[in-house]
Amino acid sequence: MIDPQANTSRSITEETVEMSTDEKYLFDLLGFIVVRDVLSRQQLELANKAIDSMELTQSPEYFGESSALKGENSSTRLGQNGNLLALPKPLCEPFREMLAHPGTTPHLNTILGEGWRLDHGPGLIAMDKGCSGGMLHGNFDNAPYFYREGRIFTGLCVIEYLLADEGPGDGGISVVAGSHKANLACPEKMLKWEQYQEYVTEINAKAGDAVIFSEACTHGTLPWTADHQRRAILYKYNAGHMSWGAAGQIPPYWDELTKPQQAALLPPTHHSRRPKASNGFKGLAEVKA
Ligand SMILES: O=C(O)CCC(=O)C(=O)O
Repeated sequence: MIDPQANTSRSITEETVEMSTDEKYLFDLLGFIVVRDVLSRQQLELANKAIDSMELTQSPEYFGESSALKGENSSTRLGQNGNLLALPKPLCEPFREMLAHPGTTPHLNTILGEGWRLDHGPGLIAMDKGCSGGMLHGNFDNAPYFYREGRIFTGLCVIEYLLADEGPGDGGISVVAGSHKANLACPEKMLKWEQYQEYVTEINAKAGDAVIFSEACTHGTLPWTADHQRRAILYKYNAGHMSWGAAGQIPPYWDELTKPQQAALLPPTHHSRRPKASNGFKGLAEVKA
Protein backbone atom coordinates (compact mmCIF):
# COMPACT_ATOMS: atom_id res chain seq x y z
CA MET A 1 0.00 0.00 0.00
CA ILE A 2 1.43 3.36 -1.02
CA ASP A 3 1.47 5.99 1.67
CA PRO A 4 -0.98 8.76 0.63
CA GLN A 5 1.48 11.27 2.07
CA ALA A 6 4.16 10.01 -0.34
CA ASN A 7 3.36 12.75 -2.80
CA THR A 8 4.89 15.59 -0.84
CA SER A 9 7.72 18.01 -1.43
CA ARG A 10 9.98 15.43 0.20
CA SER A 11 10.18 13.34 -2.90
CA ILE A 12 12.12 10.22 -1.91
CA THR A 13 9.97 7.74 0.01
CA GLU A 14 10.40 4.18 1.24
CA GLU A 15 8.75 2.92 -1.93
CA THR A 16 11.26 4.62 -4.20
CA VAL A 17 13.78 2.30 -5.84
CA GLU A 18 17.23 3.83 -5.44
CA MET A 19 20.72 2.94 -6.60
CA SER A 20 22.81 0.73 -4.29
CA THR A 21 24.80 2.08 -1.36
CA ASP A 22 28.04 1.23 -3.18
CA GLU A 23 26.93 3.07 -6.31
CA LYS A 24 25.88 6.07 -4.23
CA TYR A 25 29.31 6.12 -2.59
CA LEU A 26 31.06 5.96 -5.98
CA PHE A 27 28.89 8.63 -7.58
CA ASP A 28 29.30 10.96 -4.61
CA LEU A 29 33.06 10.36 -4.62
CA LEU A 30 33.70 10.63 -8.37
CA GLY A 31 30.79 12.55 -9.93
CA PHE A 32 30.14 9.74 -12.41
CA ILE A 33 29.33 6.05 -12.49
CA VAL A 34 29.17 3.34 -15.15
CA VAL A 35 26.16 1.01 -15.00
CA ARG A 36 26.95 -2.16 -16.92
CA ASP A 37 24.73 -4.08 -19.35
CA VAL A 38 21.69 -1.79 -19.15
CA LEU A 39 20.55 -2.29 -22.74
CA SER A 40 19.47 -5.71 -23.98
CA ARG A 41 20.97 -7.13 -27.16
CA GLN A 42 17.68 -6.40 -28.98
CA GLN A 43 17.60 -2.78 -27.77
CA LEU A 44 21.20 -2.32 -28.84
CA GLU A 45 20.66 -3.85 -32.28
CA LEU A 46 17.51 -1.84 -32.95
CA ALA A 47 19.04 1.43 -31.73
CA ASN A 48 22.08 0.90 -33.99
CA LYS A 49 19.80 -0.01 -36.88
CA ALA A 50 17.91 3.25 -36.31
CA ILE A 51 21.13 5.27 -36.40
CA ASP A 52 22.27 3.36 -39.53
CA SER A 53 19.03 4.38 -41.22
CA MET A 54 19.51 8.08 -40.53
CA GLU A 55 21.45 10.65 -42.43
CA LEU A 56 23.79 12.01 -39.79
CA THR A 57 24.62 15.69 -39.82
CA GLN A 58 27.83 17.43 -38.82
CA SER A 59 27.84 19.04 -35.38
CA PRO A 60 29.71 22.28 -34.66
CA GLU A 61 33.35 22.04 -33.59
CA TYR A 62 33.80 21.89 -29.81
CA PHE A 63 37.60 21.81 -29.44
CA GLY A 64 37.89 25.61 -29.24
CA GLU A 65 41.48 26.81 -29.22
CA SER A 66 42.89 23.48 -28.08
CA SER A 67 45.64 21.98 -30.20
CA ALA A 68 45.49 18.73 -28.20
CA LEU A 69 41.78 18.14 -28.82
CA LYS A 70 41.92 18.91 -32.54
CA GLY A 71 41.59 15.70 -34.52
CA GLU A 72 43.63 14.45 -37.45
CA ASN A 73 40.96 14.90 -40.09
CA SER A 74 38.57 17.65 -40.91
CA SER A 75 35.45 15.69 -39.97
CA THR A 76 33.84 16.81 -36.80
CA ARG A 77 31.43 14.85 -34.70
CA LEU A 78 28.05 13.88 -36.06
CA GLY A 79 24.56 14.20 -34.67
CA GLN A 80 21.02 13.40 -35.72
CA ASN A 81 18.62 15.77 -37.42
CA GLY A 82 15.30 14.41 -36.19
CA ASN A 83 13.86 13.44 -32.83
CA LEU A 84 14.87 9.88 -31.93
CA LEU A 85 11.69 9.46 -29.85
CA ALA A 86 9.55 10.27 -32.90
CA LEU A 87 11.16 7.83 -35.36
CA PRO A 88 8.77 5.38 -37.04
CA LYS A 89 8.10 2.19 -35.11
CA PRO A 90 9.91 0.01 -34.22
CA LEU A 91 12.99 2.28 -34.56
CA CYS A 92 11.81 4.73 -31.86
CA GLU A 93 11.21 1.95 -29.33
CA PRO A 94 14.70 1.54 -27.81
CA PHE A 95 14.98 5.34 -27.40
CA ARG A 96 11.59 5.53 -25.68
CA GLU A 97 12.66 2.64 -23.45
CA MET A 98 15.88 4.47 -22.51
CA LEU A 99 13.83 7.53 -21.48
CA ALA A 100 12.73 5.89 -18.22
CA HIS A 101 14.76 2.68 -18.21
CA PRO A 102 14.39 0.37 -15.19
CA GLY A 103 18.20 -0.08 -15.24
CA THR A 104 18.86 3.62 -14.63
CA THR A 105 15.66 4.89 -12.98
CA PRO A 106 17.04 3.99 -9.50
CA HIS A 107 20.08 6.18 -10.23
CA LEU A 108 17.97 9.16 -11.28
CA ASN A 109 15.81 8.70 -8.18
CA THR A 110 18.88 8.94 -5.94
CA ILE A 111 20.74 11.66 -7.83
CA LEU A 112 17.86 14.00 -8.76
CA GLY A 113 15.09 12.87 -6.41
CA GLU A 114 11.84 11.29 -7.44
CA GLY A 115 9.98 13.46 -9.94
CA TRP A 116 13.08 13.93 -12.15
CA ARG A 117 12.36 14.88 -15.75
CA LEU A 118 14.02 14.91 -19.14
CA ASP A 119 15.49 18.38 -19.55
CA HIS A 120 16.62 17.91 -23.14
CA GLY A 121 17.61 15.17 -25.56
CA PRO A 122 18.00 12.44 -26.52
CA GLY A 123 20.96 13.42 -28.68
CA LEU A 124 23.50 11.37 -30.59
CA ILE A 125 27.26 11.81 -30.59
CA ALA A 126 28.84 9.86 -33.45
CA MET A 127 32.57 10.14 -34.15
CA ASP A 128 34.67 8.57 -36.88
CA LYS A 129 38.38 7.85 -36.58
CA GLY A 130 40.38 11.09 -36.44
CA CYS A 131 37.43 13.17 -35.26
CA SER A 132 38.20 16.10 -32.95
CA GLY A 133 37.35 16.06 -29.28
CA GLY A 134 35.54 18.69 -27.24
CA MET A 135 36.73 21.12 -24.57
CA LEU A 136 36.33 20.03 -20.98
CA HIS A 137 33.68 21.95 -19.06
CA GLY A 138 31.85 21.77 -15.76
CA ASN A 139 28.50 23.44 -15.86
CA PHE A 140 28.50 24.48 -12.22
CA ASP A 141 26.11 27.44 -12.59
CA ASN A 142 23.37 25.07 -13.72
CA ALA A 143 24.47 22.02 -11.78
CA PRO A 144 25.85 22.71 -8.32
CA TYR A 145 26.54 19.61 -6.26
CA PHE A 146 26.21 19.11 -2.54
CA TYR A 147 25.24 16.41 -0.08
CA ARG A 148 23.00 17.16 2.88
CA GLU A 149 20.71 15.20 5.24
CA GLY A 150 21.62 11.94 3.50
CA ARG A 151 20.72 13.21 0.03
CA ILE A 152 22.46 14.30 -3.14
CA PHE A 153 21.44 17.71 -4.48
CA THR A 154 22.49 18.55 -8.02
CA GLY A 155 21.15 19.83 -11.34
CA LEU A 156 21.64 18.69 -14.91
CA CYS A 157 22.60 15.01 -14.96
CA VAL A 158 23.55 13.05 -18.08
CA ILE A 159 22.93 9.45 -19.00
CA GLU A 160 24.95 8.32 -21.99
CA TYR A 161 23.89 4.98 -23.38
CA LEU A 162 26.77 3.57 -25.39
CA LEU A 163 25.83 1.93 -28.68
CA ALA A 164 29.51 1.12 -29.38
CA ASP A 165 32.43 0.16 -27.13
CA GLU A 166 34.72 2.91 -25.80
CA GLY A 167 37.95 1.07 -24.98
CA PRO A 168 41.32 2.17 -23.59
CA GLY A 169 42.93 4.80 -25.84
CA ASP A 170 39.85 5.17 -28.08
CA GLY A 171 38.98 8.66 -26.78
CA GLY A 172 35.37 9.77 -26.19
CA ILE A 173 33.77 10.66 -22.91
CA SER A 174 36.23 11.73 -20.21
CA VAL A 175 35.94 13.33 -16.78
CA VAL A 176 37.99 14.95 -14.05
CA ALA A 177 36.89 12.58 -11.32
CA GLY A 178 35.73 14.33 -8.14
CA SER A 179 35.61 17.77 -9.76
CA HIS A 180 31.86 18.14 -9.05
CA LYS A 181 33.01 19.07 -5.53
CA ALA A 182 35.96 21.26 -6.58
CA ASN A 183 36.17 24.67 -4.91
CA LEU A 184 38.40 26.32 -7.52
CA ALA A 185 38.15 26.85 -11.27
CA CYS A 186 39.82 24.24 -13.48
CA PRO A 187 42.99 25.64 -15.15
CA GLU A 188 42.43 26.62 -18.79
CA LYS A 189 45.23 24.34 -20.02
CA MET A 190 43.53 21.40 -18.34
CA LEU A 191 40.17 22.27 -19.93
CA LYS A 192 42.03 22.23 -23.25
CA TRP A 193 43.62 18.85 -22.34
CA GLU A 194 47.00 20.42 -23.06
CA GLN A 195 48.31 19.94 -19.52
CA TYR A 196 47.53 17.59 -16.61
CA GLN A 197 46.24 14.91 -19.00
CA GLU A 198 47.13 12.34 -16.35
CA TYR A 199 44.31 13.74 -14.18
CA VAL A 200 41.69 13.37 -16.91
CA THR A 201 40.00 9.96 -16.86
CA GLU A 202 38.94 8.43 -20.17
CA ILE A 203 35.85 6.41 -19.29
CA ASN A 204 35.96 2.92 -20.76
CA ALA A 205 32.71 1.04 -21.17
CA LYS A 206 31.00 -1.39 -23.51
CA ALA A 207 28.08 -1.08 -25.90
CA GLY A 208 24.93 -1.39 -23.77
CA ASP A 209 26.48 0.23 -20.68
CA ALA A 210 25.24 3.55 -19.32
CA VAL A 211 27.63 6.29 -18.21
CA ILE A 212 25.95 8.63 -15.73
CA PHE A 213 27.52 11.92 -14.68
CA SER A 214 26.60 15.25 -13.16
CA GLU A 215 27.19 18.25 -15.43
CA ALA A 216 28.87 19.76 -12.34
CA CYS A 217 31.69 17.26 -12.87
CA THR A 218 34.23 18.65 -15.36
CA HIS A 219 33.98 16.49 -18.48
CA GLY A 220 34.62 16.57 -22.19
CA THR A 221 35.40 14.54 -25.27
CA LEU A 222 38.81 13.14 -26.22
CA PRO A 223 39.60 12.85 -29.95
CA TRP A 224 38.35 9.54 -31.38
CA THR A 225 41.09 7.15 -32.47
CA ALA A 226 39.32 3.79 -32.81
CA ASP A 227 38.55 2.22 -36.21
CA HIS A 228 34.86 1.81 -35.36
CA GLN A 229 32.43 4.70 -35.08
CA ARG A 230 31.75 6.08 -31.61
CA ARG A 231 28.03 6.15 -30.85
CA ALA A 232 26.60 7.54 -27.63
CA ILE A 233 22.98 8.56 -26.97
CA LEU A 234 22.69 11.38 -24.44
CA TYR A 235 19.66 12.01 -22.24
CA LYS A 236 19.92 15.05 -19.97
CA TYR A 237 17.73 15.04 -16.87
CA ASN A 238 17.04 17.55 -14.17
CA ALA A 239 15.30 17.72 -10.81
CA GLY A 240 11.52 18.14 -11.27
CA HIS A 241 11.59 21.87 -10.59
CA MET A 242 14.80 22.80 -12.42
CA SER A 243 15.39 23.41 -16.11
CA TRP A 244 18.35 24.06 -18.37
CA GLY A 245 16.62 23.76 -21.76
CA ALA A 246 13.25 25.30 -22.60
CA ALA A 247 10.20 23.37 -21.38
CA GLY A 248 8.85 20.90 -23.92
CA GLN A 249 5.37 20.24 -25.27
CA ILE A 250 3.17 17.17 -24.95
CA PRO A 251 4.44 15.17 -27.95
CA PRO A 252 2.08 13.67 -30.57
CA TYR A 253 3.12 10.14 -29.48
CA TRP A 254 2.14 10.78 -25.81
CA ASP A 255 -0.56 8.05 -25.74
CA GLU A 256 1.94 5.44 -26.94
CA LEU A 257 4.23 5.99 -23.93
CA THR A 258 4.19 4.19 -20.59
CA LYS A 259 3.41 6.16 -17.44
CA PRO A 260 7.08 6.35 -16.36
CA GLN A 261 7.99 7.59 -19.86
CA GLN A 262 5.21 10.21 -19.75
CA ALA A 263 6.34 11.35 -16.31
CA ALA A 264 9.90 11.78 -17.63
CA LEU A 265 8.68 14.04 -20.45
CA LEU A 266 6.12 15.97 -18.44
CA PRO A 267 6.29 19.76 -18.91
CA PRO A 268 6.46 22.27 -17.35
CA THR A 269 9.07 22.06 -14.62
CA HIS A 270 7.59 22.10 -11.16
CA HIS A 271 8.13 20.49 -7.80
CA SER A 272 4.94 19.89 -5.81
CA ARG A 273 2.38 17.28 -6.85
CA ARG A 274 4.59 16.04 -9.64
CA PRO A 275 3.43 12.58 -10.87
CA LYS A 276 5.81 10.05 -9.36
CA ALA A 277 6.23 6.28 -9.11
CA SER A 278 5.28 6.34 -5.41
CA ASN A 279 1.86 7.87 -6.08
CA GLY A 280 1.15 5.75 -9.14
CA PHE A 281 1.95 8.70 -11.45
CA LYS A 282 -1.27 10.39 -10.26
CA GLY A 283 -1.75 13.64 -12.11
CA LEU A 284 -0.78 12.56 -15.63
CA ALA A 285 -4.40 12.62 -16.80
CA GLU A 286 -4.74 16.30 -15.85
CA VAL A 287 -1.62 17.11 -17.83
CA LYS A 288 -2.98 15.46 -20.96
CA ALA A 289 -6.28 17.30 -20.57
O1 LIG B 1 30.20 12.35 -24.32
C1 LIG B 1 30.92 13.28 -24.62
O2 LIG B 1 31.73 13.21 -25.53
C2 LIG B 1 30.83 14.58 -23.83
C3 LIG B 1 29.44 15.10 -23.71
C4 LIG B 1 29.40 16.48 -23.12
O3 LIG B 1 30.34 17.20 -23.15
C5 LIG B 1 28.19 16.94 -22.49
O4 LIG B 1 27.22 16.19 -22.42
O5 LIG B 1 28.14 18.10 -22.00
